[in-house]
Amino acid sequence: HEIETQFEKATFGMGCFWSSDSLYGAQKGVLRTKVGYSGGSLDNPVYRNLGDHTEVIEIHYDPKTIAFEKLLNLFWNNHEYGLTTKIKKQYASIIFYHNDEQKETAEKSREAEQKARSNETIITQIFKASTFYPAEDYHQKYRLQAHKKLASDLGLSPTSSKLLQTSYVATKLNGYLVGVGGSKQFLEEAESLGLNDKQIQYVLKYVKENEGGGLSC
Ligand code: MHO
Repeated sequence: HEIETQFEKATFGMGCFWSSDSLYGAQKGVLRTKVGYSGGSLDNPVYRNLGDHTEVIEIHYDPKTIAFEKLLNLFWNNHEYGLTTKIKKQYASIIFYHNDEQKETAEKSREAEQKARSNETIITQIFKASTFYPAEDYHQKYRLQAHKKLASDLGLSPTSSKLLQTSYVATKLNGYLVGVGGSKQFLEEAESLGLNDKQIQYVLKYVKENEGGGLSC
């Protein structure tokens, strides 16, 4: 289930974290994802008591396969960050950088984005990454959890909560099941994910139903 490759972290606040979990999970080069809370001052936030924290996605990626720029590209194309909508802190648009290079790249991309949208004011903030508090088990790989039998057959039920935050298979399926990545990419890696024929057909049905559609929360 778990993959041991050197990785870098990227952390984004971009609205409800269920959809960003799926969006990034199915990208090639993303090794695992975790949803959680960050950016605030309250110790040990929980979903029902977030304090001043924001829902965030933490992405572990192999920079040889996927560049930080590509992750940023997905960030800019998949959430709300214009000044015309009022966004609460829980869903704030934030790039949390993990090193100077990410900081610089993020700042440049925000400038470019602002230029391209000259009639809007981008409210996205760029902060140094701070403590990441993993969200409750029932939020991890939320879309996969909707498929109870598949998840339990693969040992990926919330009762195996640690795996839900670390498993490569869970990360990928959580995206594929809502159509991210598409059927071609899914079929290319389905067997290496350890799925049997029945499971492949089961997941493929959902991939096909959902591919090309938008993500909702
Ligand atoms: N509409 C969803 C948002 C969940 S999200 C993880 C709900 O109210 O449950 O913020």
